[in-house]
Amino acid sequence: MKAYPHFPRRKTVDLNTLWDFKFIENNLKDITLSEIAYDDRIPVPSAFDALPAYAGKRGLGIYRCRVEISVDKKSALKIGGAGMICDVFVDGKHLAHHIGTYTPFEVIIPAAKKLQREIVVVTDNRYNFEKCPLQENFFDFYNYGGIIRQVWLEELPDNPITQAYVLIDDYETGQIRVRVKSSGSLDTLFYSIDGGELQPAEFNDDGDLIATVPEPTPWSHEEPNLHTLTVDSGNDAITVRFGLREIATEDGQILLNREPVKLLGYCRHESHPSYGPALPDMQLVYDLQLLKELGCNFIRGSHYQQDPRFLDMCDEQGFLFFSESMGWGQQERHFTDENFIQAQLTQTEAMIRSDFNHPSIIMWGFLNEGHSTGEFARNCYTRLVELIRFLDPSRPVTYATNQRDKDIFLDMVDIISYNIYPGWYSNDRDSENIIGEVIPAIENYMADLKERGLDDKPFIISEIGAGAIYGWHDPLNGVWTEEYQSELLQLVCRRVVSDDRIAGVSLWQFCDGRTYQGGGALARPRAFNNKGTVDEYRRPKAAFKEVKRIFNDYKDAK
Ligand code: ADA
Repeated sequence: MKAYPHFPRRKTVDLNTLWDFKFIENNLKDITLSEIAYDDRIPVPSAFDALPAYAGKRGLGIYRCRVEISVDKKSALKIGGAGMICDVFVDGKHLAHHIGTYTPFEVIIPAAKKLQREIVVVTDNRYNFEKCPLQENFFDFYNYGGIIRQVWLEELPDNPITQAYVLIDDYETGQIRVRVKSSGSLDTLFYSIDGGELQPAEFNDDGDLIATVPEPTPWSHEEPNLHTLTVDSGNDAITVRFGLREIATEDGQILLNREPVKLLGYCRHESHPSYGPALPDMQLVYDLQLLKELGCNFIRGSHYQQDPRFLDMCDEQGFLFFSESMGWGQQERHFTDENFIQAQLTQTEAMIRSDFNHPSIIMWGFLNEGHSTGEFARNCYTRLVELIRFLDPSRPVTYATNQRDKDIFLDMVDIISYNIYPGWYSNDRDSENIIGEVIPAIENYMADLKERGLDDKPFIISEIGAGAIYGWHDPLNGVWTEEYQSELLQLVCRRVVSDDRIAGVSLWQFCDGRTYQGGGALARPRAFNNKGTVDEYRRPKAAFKEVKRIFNDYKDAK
């Protein structure tokens, strides 16, 4: 399963295979690369510390492979995700440094006079705020290390094409503009749509290729029709896939192809006890089949850019997707740190540039539960919103907030996304009826938004939920039982499907996931976040059949 874009003219070497591996606790500067005694072989992709031999270890996970590249050919090594901190060496020479596990990056390998080349990827899974301000140990999900996403190598022609962004001007007539990017100049370009004849490209004054899809079929979650476009310069070509659709917000509603749509779904971490975030194809398909069965049309990719293979499948299967760059509960000390802000801008830009063409992505988000309550954060929030709007004016912008009435940046976004936990994190320790808080809380939040004049923006509940230990039942149906979780999720889902002022919900969360292993886990039995509707092995809890019934009834009634 190789995700789009494809480069059909390039010689491509698949590097998703076993690599030599060595784990060490030292620092990179204390190591001579040529002296490393590789003593293991592990697959790429992999989160090395999900494997039994390295479970829970923090240090350097060093991967090595040898590859044949044609003599005198420059090439691009494409790494889908590696982290948290990553350095790439080819034939002993340092070529790239990257931070953040979930953003793709590319390493240009200069041409050489020999065929065999040695690639060494040094991944570091130790927390280091100075070096990698994107990931910290207070996040409520386990941060693994390794080359967690697919890797391959493409030999490069002169003036390689790097990307083709498809901008939809009219989803009904199929009029598109294509912004073709190249690292050299492109003289004559040809293009073809849906595998048709190549034809000479025409450009508008902005330099965008203009075209019309010959047999336009709109994309929606109900009918996920896709089109492909190939741009060919004679010595290089790119094939991208896109969908003809329009997403907008109006009068508190989200409009897909000018029709209101209610978003029903889950937040999803890429997580499994045996693989960490490096999920095999089977698991991605497995998760989507469960989400389909649940009647979902919506997924929030929490809390980082998700695997491009998964997004390709969301495009194909008609899921609507909330894509957010990595953030978790950042505070004043982060928002006043330019290094942190730069890292946020860089990873958010990388997400948009690589995932721009996915029709499934209907909104961009950032900074989950940041402390958006003080002027100290305005600079960071403003710059992120401006960057997203500059890179992609076609999609609504949002961020998931837990600051609610204290949040001072809600006027900046198109969709208001609230993470709320009534009936779970209750302030009333003595109450035996915290589930009674759920509906009044939702009503209060909406009343407050109205009072603040924010009710013209669509409102989604981007998180809500309760923990349940798989298999735990008790006659009192208290917290942590499957029954309590099921009851709470039913209340929420019933409210969401019957209230037009709620544009959608992404329940927290699809599956249980590994989290804090130390003191932070006191409120996280088993050191997992247990709010999944399925457990970490995707075994359904009691809530599964209830959510499934409510979501499917809503769909069937439409
Ligand atoms: C937050 C956060 C999630 C998770 C959740 C919870 O809202 O965004 O990542 O930690 O709370 O389970 O408490």
